[in-house]
Amino acid sequence: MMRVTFTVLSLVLAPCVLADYSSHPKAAQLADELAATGEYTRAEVLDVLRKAQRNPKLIESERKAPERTRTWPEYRSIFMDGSRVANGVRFLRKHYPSLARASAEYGVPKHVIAAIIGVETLYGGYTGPHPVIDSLATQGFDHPTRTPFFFSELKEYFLLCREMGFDPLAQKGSYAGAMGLSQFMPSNYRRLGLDYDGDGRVNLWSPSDAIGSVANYLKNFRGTNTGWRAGEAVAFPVKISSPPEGVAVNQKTPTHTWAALSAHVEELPVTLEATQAVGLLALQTGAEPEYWLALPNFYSILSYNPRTYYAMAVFQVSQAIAAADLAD
Ligand SMILES: [Ca+2]
Repeated sequence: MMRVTFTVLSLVLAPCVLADYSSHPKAAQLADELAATGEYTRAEVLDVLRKAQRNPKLIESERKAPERTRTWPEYRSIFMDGSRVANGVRFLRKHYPSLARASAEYGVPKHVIAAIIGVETLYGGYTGPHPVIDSLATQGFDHPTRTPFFFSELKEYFLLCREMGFDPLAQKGSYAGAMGLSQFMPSNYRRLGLDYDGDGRVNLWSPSDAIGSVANYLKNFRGTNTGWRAGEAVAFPVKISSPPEGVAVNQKTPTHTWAALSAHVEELPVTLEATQAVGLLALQTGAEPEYWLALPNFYSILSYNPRTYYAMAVFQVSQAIAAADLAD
């Protein structure tokens, strides 16, 4: 009995306790690349990797993220609950000065910034329990399809830790290695993170820093000309029987002009120029898809997480927060 239990336990624990990433074939490459920056010695990098834990469950979580597996009503119900909206109003009021400043500087509405932070981390209530080094080493070395992305983020993480004075073994985040209230990956933390509370450090676990950083991301992730457009709408529900010939749905950028779609859409509550860039969304409901016309600001939200359902959830949470704030 003892023997069986021990064997089973060994199998369960083996992936975590036996890994030593310093001996992984790609460890030498990472150590060389970081040594070339002058920020680390090879020995320092290998020492951190020796203490990193391989955790295949993180890869499983990444591959089973709800936006990959749910219908739109199922996905929507995860985020559009009363407490997320009510807590969004509370967040809006508590952090009003930072939100107002970010909105003025980047043109992104306060309730959109709040909704992103609400969807990402329940307004800071859940920023992720996984050591970032484990998430990024496991996926940077062993992810079946996305090692280049995660390997690059692992390298960025080492550089971020040097810049911020973080211990690489101490930071925690999501299964993907995203950190703070805004859940930035290391490269975005370095490139788009802002010190908004004035303490001289970019700390994305600080609500003010996260607020400024989210607005900066939505405006500047794809460059200032393609980021958030102040004063413009995000998306409208539309009635059409099926996508017009040649119109692809759920693209990552607004690939059509309004002229290509206008004849097929009834009762749009705004007037658009014929050359206006738009996209068509089709959300799976189980029966007929739900169609939406998306404007460039929808794609700014999509730059945060390239899943149509994610961006639509953020948008609808933002609208619900704004409505509840006005009504209260
Ligand atoms: Ca700060």
